[in-house]
Amino acid sequence: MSRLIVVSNRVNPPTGKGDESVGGLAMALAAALREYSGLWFGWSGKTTPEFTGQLAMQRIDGVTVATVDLEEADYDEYYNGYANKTLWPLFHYRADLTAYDRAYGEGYERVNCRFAETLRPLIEPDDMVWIHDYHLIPLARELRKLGVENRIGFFLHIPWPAHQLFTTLPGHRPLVEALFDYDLVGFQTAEFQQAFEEYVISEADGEHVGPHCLKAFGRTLHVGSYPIGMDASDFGKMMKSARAARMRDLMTAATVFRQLIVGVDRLDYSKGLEERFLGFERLLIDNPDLRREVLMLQIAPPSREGVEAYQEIRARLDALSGRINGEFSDIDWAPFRYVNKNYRRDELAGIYCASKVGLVTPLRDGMNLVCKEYVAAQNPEDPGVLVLSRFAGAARQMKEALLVNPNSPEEIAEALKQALAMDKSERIRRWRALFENVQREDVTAWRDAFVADLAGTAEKLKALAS
Ligand code: ADQ
Repeated sequence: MSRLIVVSNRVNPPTGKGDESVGGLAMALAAALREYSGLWFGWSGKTTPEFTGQLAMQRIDGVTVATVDLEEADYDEYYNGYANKTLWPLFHYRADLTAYDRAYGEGYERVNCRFAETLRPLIEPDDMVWIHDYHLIPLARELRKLGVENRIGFFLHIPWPAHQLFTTLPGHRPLVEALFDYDLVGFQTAEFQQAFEEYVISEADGEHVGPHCLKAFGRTLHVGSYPIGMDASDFGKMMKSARAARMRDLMTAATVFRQLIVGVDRLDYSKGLEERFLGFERLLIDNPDLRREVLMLQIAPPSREGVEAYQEIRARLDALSGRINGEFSDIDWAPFRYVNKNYRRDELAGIYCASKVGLVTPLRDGMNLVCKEYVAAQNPEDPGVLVLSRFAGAARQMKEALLVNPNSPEEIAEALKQALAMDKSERIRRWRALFENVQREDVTAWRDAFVADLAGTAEKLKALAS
């Protein structure tokens, strides 16, 4: 049986000691690596003044982990630069925040080259390689240059932008050409896959040569959409934990006579937090009768603090949350709690369970797992209502949520009002359909579908040729 090599920018396998803060993705990849007796390769998270290429090998709960330190300039130009100041904003439709700096592009190419050179000696002839996310698009090209002929797959966790937007990126064509060094490229939704195909056909003279198969740049590539899910079975276990129950009871006690609206996100401009805060403010302005009856809790731990756009959004959110509380609080009561702190996943499960509304309104999101976790955490006999952005990849699967345009505070306020007033039978009907989907299309189903397709690409190519 082939080994599986997973490559991602950061490596964070679970330690097996109940570290509930590790996300479902890491859990699912670690489980796959155990099944395939594989290896996980990526950046250690540490920087050194000069790149040495020295590998640190570790065995963590049955998974072999290989990490490498990056140079300080790599951190600035590759990670903070091209990945987080160029590709992330552009792929999330924030052309206004996108920085085009040649040094960033050079840093991106350099790190992908360094990753390839460090990883190359670890790859054996029968291995399958699965590379994750926008940080590492050119990695297959660099590995091919070093003679790697193995099957290599790529999964993009974030959106693929519309054709016209993507072409605003200087060097858009070589980036797409680099994707043709993979055997299989996976997207979160059919919409992102179509946007990619449209680019290939109109900008690179590409053509379809079979179902989910594109030819361009003299090469053939399989593409597909694989909506990522949450780790449903692990989350089910966490729901039963004492910590989850304690947090649920704490939040329930803190909101007697009031209905809790909850939002949980990384503090990122793509998550629509400003518009969400304004939506909550609009609810309070338009519905004086609701003012003493609701409490909104927004959990948003800071991320990517080295990037100016993140410092700016944080300052705006601080001001906005202060304004809302200043305007609507009373001496014995405040409508809004805004917390810049990380919580364990079992604690989050308890908070979701105690809330009446889950408010998930990214302006753009590849998938969004918080909305799925919110659904999984509900009490089947008295579930809360999910209000979800129509621009999250998850909206394609979660049609029974109240879908909103996240750019419109008015629409958010209306959906909140509808959610707070929804009767129990409708809440149960909607929740059952959502829960069924979250259970069925979970992270294991996602992983198995991708790995099976990657394993089958060679056969598909043979069939096309015959
Ligand atoms: P993210 O942008 O990080 O991920 P998301 O999918 O919502 O977005 O969250 C990932 C995980 O982080 C979830 O398991 C969630 O519980 C956890 N998390 C989020 N906020 C948290 C908080 N405040 N405290 C503790 N944990 C928190 C990227 C893409 C998404 C895609 C995922 C997976 O941007 O679109 O769904 O990858 O592919």
